[in-house]
Amino acid sequence: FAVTTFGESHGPAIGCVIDGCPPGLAIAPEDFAGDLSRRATGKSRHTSQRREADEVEILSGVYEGRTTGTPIGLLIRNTDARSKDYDAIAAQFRPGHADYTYWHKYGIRDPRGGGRSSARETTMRVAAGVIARKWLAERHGVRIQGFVSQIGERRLECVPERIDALGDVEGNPFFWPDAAQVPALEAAMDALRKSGESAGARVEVIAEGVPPGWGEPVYGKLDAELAAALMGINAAKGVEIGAGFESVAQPGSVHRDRMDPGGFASNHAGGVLGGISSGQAVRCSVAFKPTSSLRLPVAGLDVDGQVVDIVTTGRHDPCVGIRAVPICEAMVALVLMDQALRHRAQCGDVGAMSPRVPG
Ligand code: EPS
Repeated sequence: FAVTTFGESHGPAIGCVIDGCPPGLAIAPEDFAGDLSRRATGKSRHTSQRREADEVEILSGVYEGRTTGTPIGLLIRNTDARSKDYDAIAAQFRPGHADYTYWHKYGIRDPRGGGRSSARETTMRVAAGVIARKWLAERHGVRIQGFVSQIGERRLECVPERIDALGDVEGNPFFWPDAAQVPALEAAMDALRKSGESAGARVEVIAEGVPPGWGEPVYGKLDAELAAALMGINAAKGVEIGAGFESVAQPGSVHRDRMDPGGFASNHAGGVLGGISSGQAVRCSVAFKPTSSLRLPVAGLDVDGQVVDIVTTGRHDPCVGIRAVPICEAMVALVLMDQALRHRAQCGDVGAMSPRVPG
């Protein structure tokens, strides 16, 4: 099961190809609207004001509403590109932006904004993720929900461990579980936007219902594949599984998740032991950097190596991490579906787990 995307932020369209989806899964264009809207720009004043229709066309791999087993091609036409926003910086490098490394790699500069490196590309990850989420939910009852637990220096005081304990994550523009903190976040984000600065964010994902046994023991470990997939999202700078970097300071007697017939006593492992799912909730967390396209001037270089003052205009996100929740969920879903299919190919539908420890 593999996904690739194509297209640029200011090109005519973006799209993806999903190869290896089993036949028979019901898929309709309407299935994509919910998650695409959760990720989209222009849904609140706290995100880029670019307004894209984000309507999915299914080009292939689906017949009479069901997947056929052949590659699924999805397309979204860009409807609100405005590349003139980038005329002024077409020959300059934004500090912290991929336009510098793309130039050195390809020797060609797409002058129209981020081009391929734009967060616009993540739209197609979410679209592909819709198919994986649907398959996982229907075949295995897997539920996946993300949330934001930190914006800049503001942290969620108590980080929930179960989806049902998350509160109204979808009821505010920050995917923030604690409604009591939302007014303060609104004020902080308004101040951030007005100042022209940007902030990073931490996004966490919980996947429940993953049975024990998915993942590979050495190469292709479930946690390694999750880390690679999540790290591949634009602006991602770090990934943790379970207790992650906190594990360093935990004594072994705390970190090990005690098992008894009633279940695991804790989940520091994040649902993965030895690269294989344990049956507990799979937990990941991703650090997103503050976006680098700022209207605050900065000294930088142009393509001739001359020092220039760089100011980025256009429609940018003060905190791109708050739009990353559905993207992280999608990447987790794509990895889990791939691992589920690999597990089935090698071991069949019947796992060898006995005794099972409830998650
Ligand atoms: C982005 C810059 C902005 C955002 C864009 C991501 O776009 P533009 O190139 O039009 O200024 O609006 O996000 C999207 C269009 C999207 O759909 O996510 C960037 O630099 O990453």
